[in-house]
Amino acid sequence: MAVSGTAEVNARVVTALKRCGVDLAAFAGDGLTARTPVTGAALFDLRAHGPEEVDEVVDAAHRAFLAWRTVPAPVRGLLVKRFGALLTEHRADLAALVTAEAGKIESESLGEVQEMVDVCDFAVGLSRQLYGRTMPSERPEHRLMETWHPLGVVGVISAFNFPVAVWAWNAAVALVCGDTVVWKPSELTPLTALACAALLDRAAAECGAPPRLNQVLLGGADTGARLVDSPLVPLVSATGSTRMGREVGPQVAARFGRSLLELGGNNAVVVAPSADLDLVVNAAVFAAAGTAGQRCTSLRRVIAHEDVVDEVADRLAAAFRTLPVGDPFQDGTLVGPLVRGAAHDAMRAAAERAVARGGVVLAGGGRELVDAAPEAYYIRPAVLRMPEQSAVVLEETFAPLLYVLSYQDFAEAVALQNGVPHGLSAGVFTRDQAEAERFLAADGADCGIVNVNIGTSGAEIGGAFGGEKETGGGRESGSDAWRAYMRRATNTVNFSGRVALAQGVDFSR
Ligand code: UN1
Repeated sequence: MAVSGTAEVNARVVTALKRCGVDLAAFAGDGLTARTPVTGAALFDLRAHGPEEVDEVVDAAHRAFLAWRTVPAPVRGLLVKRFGALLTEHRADLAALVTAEAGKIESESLGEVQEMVDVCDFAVGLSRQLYGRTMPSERPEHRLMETWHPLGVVGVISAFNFPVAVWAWNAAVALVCGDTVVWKPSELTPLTALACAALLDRAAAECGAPPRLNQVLLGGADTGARLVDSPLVPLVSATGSTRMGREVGPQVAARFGRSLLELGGNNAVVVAPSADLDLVVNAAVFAAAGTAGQRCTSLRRVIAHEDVVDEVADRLAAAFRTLPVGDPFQDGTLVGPLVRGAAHDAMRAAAERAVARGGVVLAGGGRELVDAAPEAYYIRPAVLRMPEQSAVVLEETFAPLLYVLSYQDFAEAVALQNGVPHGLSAGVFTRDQAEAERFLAADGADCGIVNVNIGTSGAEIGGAFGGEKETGGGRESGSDAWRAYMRRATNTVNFSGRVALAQGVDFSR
């Protein structure tokens, strides 16, 4: 099978960027090389922002915030509405950039753009629903209420695997909340970021919004670290590895900032004996091999009842053996390349450790298309049968590597599911309603996302997204996640003409 040539990918990228309004020449320079995992080759050399430039960008964002915060929220919503329309118009361009830089297949890239459009719709509605509560005051002729105000500059650090949707979850909500955004995208996906930012700038200009509501910082970890340390950034929303979160969280906390962390996952599904196994296999194949296993929600563990585990493992292995692995630009491909060689190294090392602990490789794990694309990393997703949940299974390996474990009773399955450091996403496949409820209950799965008869990945934007334990505890996107992007003021208003102290305190003179 052939793979698109670098020149071809390059041409698609140039066209898409131009259509989105990016003047690539303005970003040319040193410090950051945009690459494509489709061929593994370099595309463009970009000028990276050094850490010393961060302060100027943050200052500008703060000045923009001072103007933006007094614009009525429903008017702020109009900007996000226009932005959503531009994203829809440039769906194909943005998806091409996502495929070129992150290696996702077309359908998943379009899905990611759709996720941006969806969250814009959500945020537009939200712009009329930033509700505070009123509470009965214990004092006569007093009113007690809360008001939600804009917070300030939100620093967004995003990962390569969702190069635009996760930024949009943050940016669309932050903008209607009256905040401004400084975005440090992954070094692996700078071009998609520039395209989104150009479209947002265009929407802002058309709506008469202040300039620099959203700015992109291209650069490495030192640039990100400066953003994280900026006192004018009250909220840092960071998506990435648990290792990254372990640095960002304490750094932000040290200056009493807020952080919203969306870190790793080691997601599992429990397959009960009553489960519909067709459903299990179809759901698990997408969850484990979709996005080449590079979602934080990717399925990493199948915990199947001993009566069905052999059949589940065999059927998964058979499915993995025939998955179309290849050029993500080509119709019919379901598994694109890994983003870089390091992901392949990590996958191989994990598989070796698993085998050393009694694991059996049932399918996959090998490199493909080496002749067609020697610098790219096309890997056949792997299924391993494990005798127990050994140390390597407890770790997140960011690659299409699926471990199959067995259980005897349901409590054991829940304990295995919960027995990892992360707490992002879990699912149970069962036709037994009581079992499903037990999985969802307080002593059931300990994750931020818990599903029944659905895999671990592919959440809708309407819910709050995030997880517990080493996943970091943050919640983004839908439901009431917006509250993290605002400050709450509790207001007590006295219209009695007298001083009345709470708790019945008497201080009369
Ligand atoms: C991520 O991998 O960082 O639920 C986000 C999902 C997507 C988002 C994943 N909607 O898989």
